[in-house]
Amino acid sequence: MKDKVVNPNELKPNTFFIEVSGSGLPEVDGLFVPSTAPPVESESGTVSSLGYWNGKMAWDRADGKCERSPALSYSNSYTSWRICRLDGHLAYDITSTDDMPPTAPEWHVYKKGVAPAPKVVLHHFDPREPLPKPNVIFILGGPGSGKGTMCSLAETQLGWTHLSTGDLLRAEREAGGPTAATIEKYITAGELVPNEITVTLLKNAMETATRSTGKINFLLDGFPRSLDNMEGWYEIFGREAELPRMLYFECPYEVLEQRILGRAKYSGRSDDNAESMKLRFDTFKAKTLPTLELFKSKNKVVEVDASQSREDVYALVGKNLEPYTDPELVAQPLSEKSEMLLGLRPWPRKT
Ligand code: UP5
Ligand code: MG
Repeated sequence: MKDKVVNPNELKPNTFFIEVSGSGLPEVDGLFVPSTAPPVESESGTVSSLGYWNGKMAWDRADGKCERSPALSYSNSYTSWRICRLDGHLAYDITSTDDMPPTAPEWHVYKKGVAPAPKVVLHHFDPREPLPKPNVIFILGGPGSGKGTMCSLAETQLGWTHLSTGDLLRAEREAGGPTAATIEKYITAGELVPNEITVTLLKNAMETATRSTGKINFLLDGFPRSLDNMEGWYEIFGREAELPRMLYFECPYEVLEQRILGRAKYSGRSDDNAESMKLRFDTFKAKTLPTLELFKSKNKVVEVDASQSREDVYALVGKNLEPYTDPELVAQPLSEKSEMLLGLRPWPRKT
């Protein structure tokens, strides 16, 4: 049945990599790379093209050990994604019409008695190569100056990846790992968590985000909060690399305090109270302002008056990000979430 003619010129090149791990058949584990199989007719009569099979992307084993090429591909006849064993027979499949192999649901183990199903991870870049250089802008400002709000807006509207070191630390504390108690102690005291913890979390989060989304535009919210943080940054990215630029949110203490106490009603944050707020602000003055001075001396800062309305602050932030943003995203209308972040629409009530 020759029902589907694929014009190879209309297909985007397959530049994805897939990692299969923890499978019941250890021989299936490994890296899968864009297929280089020459055009052939599949069992459903579709002629494949480079990197594709049955009109969807397809992969070979990176070590070339599988008898079948592609070794991870889509079957029109079974409407399923399939991973082969080394001898070319089926190992795992999953019923789906998705354009890409599903990564969240569990794959079906084809051969009875073989378990578990593998973990399938999609990479936007070859994991054997270093990642492309990230394009970073640091967002700094006092507690409550609107860093999180503006970064969320830039993520939702403009496609930037927002990473807040504060959020990463809170998530790590919630996960309850070996550093959870240390993190809690520092956050509640309004002090800075040691560099080894913060910088490692940040580095891992940036790498994971780039590999899984392919995006390289990052807003780092609340970092570097001290000259010590800056040393951690140099250790990862090198002292020679160009220093990222900074957007600094300037806002008087009274306004910050008002906002934090307003947010305390619903945030559930252990540091959203008048006492922690004072300690956070003291830390900010003592530790973070010297970082700001360093960036100023290198002409790397744009100061934003963050005491203005959310819309006015966002207009300034957007203008600064525009040169690095996809023009189509700049032109798109505000999403519902963005309207909520700007205070133009109420957040849905929690039930
Ligand atoms: N709001 C925002 N903009 C507004 C505007 N223009 N007009 C009116 N209201 C506005 O905003 C705060 C509140 O103000 C919200 O209710 C918002 O709606 C409103 P938000 O966007 O949340 O401000 P933000 O600057 O993100 O405030 P946050 O409290 O998150 O700042 P902090 O810097 O204090 O907190 P963070 O989470 O970054 O860090 C917490 C702690 O983690 C630190 O104290 C420290 O102990 C630890 N930490 C480290 O040790 N190292 C790090 O690198 C990072 C954190
Ligand atoms: Mg925040």
